[in-house]
Amino acid sequence: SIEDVITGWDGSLVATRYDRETGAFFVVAIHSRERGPAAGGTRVKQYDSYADAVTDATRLAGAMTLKMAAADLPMGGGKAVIALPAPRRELADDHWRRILELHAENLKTLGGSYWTGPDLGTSSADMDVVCGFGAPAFGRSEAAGGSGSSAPATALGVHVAIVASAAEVGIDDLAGCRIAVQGLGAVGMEVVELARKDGAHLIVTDIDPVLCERAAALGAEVVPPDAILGVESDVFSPCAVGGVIDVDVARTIRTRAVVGSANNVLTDTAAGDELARRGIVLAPDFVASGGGAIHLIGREVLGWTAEEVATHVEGIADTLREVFVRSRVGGISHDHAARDLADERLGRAGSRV
Ligand code: HCI
Repeated sequence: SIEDVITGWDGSLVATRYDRETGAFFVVAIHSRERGPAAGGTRVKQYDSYADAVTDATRLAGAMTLKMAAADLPMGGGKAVIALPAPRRELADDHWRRILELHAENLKTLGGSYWTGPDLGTSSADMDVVCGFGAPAFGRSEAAGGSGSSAPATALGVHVAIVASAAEVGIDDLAGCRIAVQGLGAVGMEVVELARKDGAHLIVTDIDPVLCERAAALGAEVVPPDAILGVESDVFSPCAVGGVIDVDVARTIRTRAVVGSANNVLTDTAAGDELARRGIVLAPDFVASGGGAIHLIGREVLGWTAEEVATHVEGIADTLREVFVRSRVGGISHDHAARDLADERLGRAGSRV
């Protein structure tokens, strides 16, 4: 229930606003500012209820804190959600623009304690608009002075995480390796391209048939969305929505490693424990998907060049190997080991042990 979400959350602030004129419901969740200002993208979609929107924002904000800590970035975790009254494609341009103006107003009220950026349903162009209304946003277009899309960096991070996770299960070369990719958005499609260059056999799916055709043209085998969890693979790469692995899926999925860009892939820690029990390698999402944050914060806060960003993104493989070692030494799941590592980088060593 929403009461459980609110009382179970360990973050610092949730701000909400409903706007009658646009029909939009806004949520900003600031989870932690222990390592710096809270940052994380703005997710835009329709929700079944406003309680679901608050639940999503708080869980995603918590994941951002772990992501920033795992990547050793000087930022905290936050997330914004805008629950739309209709699908985004059905909103008139001025309606959408007004929603972004209200969002910017909310962020200004929060006085810079939360910096937003692109996420599911928002783009660099949207960040240009939010910033134009005076609110702090990462990931503006390069033309507007930002660092542009973080998707290529996210995909590179997922790719090096796939290589490191495959090595952990004894696969030293992606040639012939069966990789099942769920979701062919900007990140998933790039994951497909990078894996294909290494000679992997790709099995892919997306709800958009156009994207499936594009992947098929790259040599991927296409399956229907509801079939991807039943595919036998060496690596399963969730690059669409979160919450795809619950205990039942963890018990039945026929793969050796789970490595993707979707946030909050596991529904709960029990799902992570079940993967561990079956000896399935898990590259925790907040580690594997860190490339986007490394790109945005690296370029826009730390002044890194594109090459320096790439080097740090490749470092995701080292972080993962450390997670695997900690898991082995401590006899704990990969999910648990990664949370411990992030907690240490938050200066809260041992809080979960
Ligand atoms: C994400 O990785 O989920 C979002 C990346 C991000 C990082 C910092 C500010 C906005 C978005």
